[in-house]
Amino acid sequence: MASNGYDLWLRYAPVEDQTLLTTYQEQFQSVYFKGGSSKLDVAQKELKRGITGMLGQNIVLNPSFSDKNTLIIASAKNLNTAISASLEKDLKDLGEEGFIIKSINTNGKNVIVVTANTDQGILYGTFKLLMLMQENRDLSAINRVEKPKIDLRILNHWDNLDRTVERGYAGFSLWNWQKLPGFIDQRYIDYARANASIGINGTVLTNVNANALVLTPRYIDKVTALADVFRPYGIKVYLTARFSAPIEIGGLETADPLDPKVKQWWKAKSDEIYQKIPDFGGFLVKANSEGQPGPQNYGRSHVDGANMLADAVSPHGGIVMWRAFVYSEDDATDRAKQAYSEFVPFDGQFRDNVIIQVKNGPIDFQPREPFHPMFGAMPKTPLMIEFQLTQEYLGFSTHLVYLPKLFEEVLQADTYQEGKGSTVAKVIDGSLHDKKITGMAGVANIGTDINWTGHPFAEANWYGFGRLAWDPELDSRDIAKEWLRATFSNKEEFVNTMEQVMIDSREAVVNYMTPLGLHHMMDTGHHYGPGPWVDNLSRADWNPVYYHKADSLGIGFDRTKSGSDAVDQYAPELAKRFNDPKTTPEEFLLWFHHLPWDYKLKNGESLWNGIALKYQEGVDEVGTLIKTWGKMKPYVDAARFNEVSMLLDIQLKEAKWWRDACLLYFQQFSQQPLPAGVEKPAETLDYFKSLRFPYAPGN
Ligand code: GCV
Repeated sequence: MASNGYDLWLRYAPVEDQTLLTTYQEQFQSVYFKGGSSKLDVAQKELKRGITGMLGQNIVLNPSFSDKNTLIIASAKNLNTAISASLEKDLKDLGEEGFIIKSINTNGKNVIVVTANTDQGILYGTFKLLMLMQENRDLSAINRVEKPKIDLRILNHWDNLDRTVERGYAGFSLWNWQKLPGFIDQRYIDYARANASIGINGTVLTNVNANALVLTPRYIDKVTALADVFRPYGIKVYLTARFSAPIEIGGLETADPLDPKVKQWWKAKSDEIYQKIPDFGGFLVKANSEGQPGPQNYGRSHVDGANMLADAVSPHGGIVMWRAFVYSEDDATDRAKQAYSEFVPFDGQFRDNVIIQVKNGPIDFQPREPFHPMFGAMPKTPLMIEFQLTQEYLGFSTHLVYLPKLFEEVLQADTYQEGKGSTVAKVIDGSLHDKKITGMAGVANIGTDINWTGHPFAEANWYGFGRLAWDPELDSRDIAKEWLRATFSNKEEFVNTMEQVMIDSREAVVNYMTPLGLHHMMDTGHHYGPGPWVDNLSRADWNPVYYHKADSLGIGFDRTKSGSDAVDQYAPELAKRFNDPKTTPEEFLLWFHHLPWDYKLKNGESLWNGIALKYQEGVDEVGTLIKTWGKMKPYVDAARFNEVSMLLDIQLKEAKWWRDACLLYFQQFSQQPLPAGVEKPAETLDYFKSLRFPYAPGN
């Protein structure tokens, strides 16, 4: 079935397997599903849409029970007593968002029951039922009981009010502020459907590099219109709060969080927002980071700032997500250490409705970073993880990189903070330290491009994020399979082949950009392409040379006890392991160690040869990907097949560019030839250094 990608994983393509089609048709012969709330209404609409697409038939949704019912979709309080009694135990643990999909034998025949405690649960259950059908799953003995493991499953849009998107590579911002509130773009509704279908329940509409204007009455009306669209889908709206807003739009002379007038201003502002948007989620704040104003401008702390805002929203049930992405220009220690040093001493001092938002790694969304040492280190403070779906450092929307593989690696990393098995996932889902609020944020990769994310396969990163936010223990491979089936095809050969391609794509990008623990080697500002030579930026820690520290003796950042001692921010088991190059996992080798060019790797190669071979491996992996994709032609519509083919060709060129530029640059220090098997660079180092991209997107 042809697609331009707009339908995402909600294509509802006709079921091709005739036996399965007949079974599904029988299962949908008599459906009980009574509407009556905005959430149930959107669930009904979705069900009709899905069934029409997949089964080629219209369904009637009966508002009253009948003995003939083959499918019953109803919240627990509307089920008949026999059925609800049989589900009592499951329903008790289901919470506000969970659902049950179960085939139950009643009156001598099987009925599929979709139930939940709330209309929200019914909506999620309906989406899941449709997804299972898109995957062509047999429903006859279905027994699924699901509820989210994380409370806040939230997208962060780095969208500006002029509709540019910081680090956005898929067009402009979806939010048409000019036409809001009067004009409701169909895209807002389809955005909400897509999010609800994977359990995303929150969206921060505006950039963390915030603009106070969004807090003025005119914009609050526009935000209200979006909140009204999203509400039936169970999606709350949040805004970024510019810390200096009381000065910029409030006419105050200070934004000092301890000043009574400032406190009063934020309280009144919150009351104003909640009057229009009673279920407003709260604020996300980037403070005292990369030039953003914050409490430290007034000699106050993150606690002072976060708690002041938390007090303003708490009467309405709002929360504050306070970001830990801070690194000071006045701090000469290792940038990787700074967030931990600034935040961990404050453990236990934040209000109950504050959650600290921590990037997955200690630097900045690199192709590979060790997990952030703050995870597990603040037992008394809720921490949420922030992943980046938009591929700022991973090839923009041109490279096929399946990010759930990266997310899974971080989530399954063991912090050892409460002994073995203290994974990041357990920190995030709150189970390690019994956290009151839990959350996972994804920096959105969504824009006005027809397929939403620029690259057809980047849709999988949005999808996979939602799935992992629902359940951080999911296997990224299973997620890839679900997505492929719904988005492309159920043909086994296609699914099995492409699932492996997606899984491998993450390591490929690490190999051709930053192998063996190298990091932050991109070009300046736009972050497009390699720039390992950059050494002239105003702040030391903005320069790639600060991170790789290549010299005639070797390469890598010494974060051992005799170096920056970043290793000591990890639990003792890990600190010990990371302190010694022999016990450091090789994928993090140069993250933690500065090693001589002839250091011997586990495979017997010298470090120089090993680096060069990894770059080549990355390029080769893209070559293989191209060949494999070529064989997928019979399974994919022509439009998407060609799009992906063209993008892969660009990816290959850019992979070679990374390899050649980085190796030529490092070769100046290693003074060694490229090992056998590594292609000779096509251009000189000076050529690569001369490249300029004034109009690279996302800047
Ligand atoms: C929104 C990096 C990005 C910035 C981003 C920042 C952040 O530095 O390059 O564009 O700003 O992270 O996460 O706050």
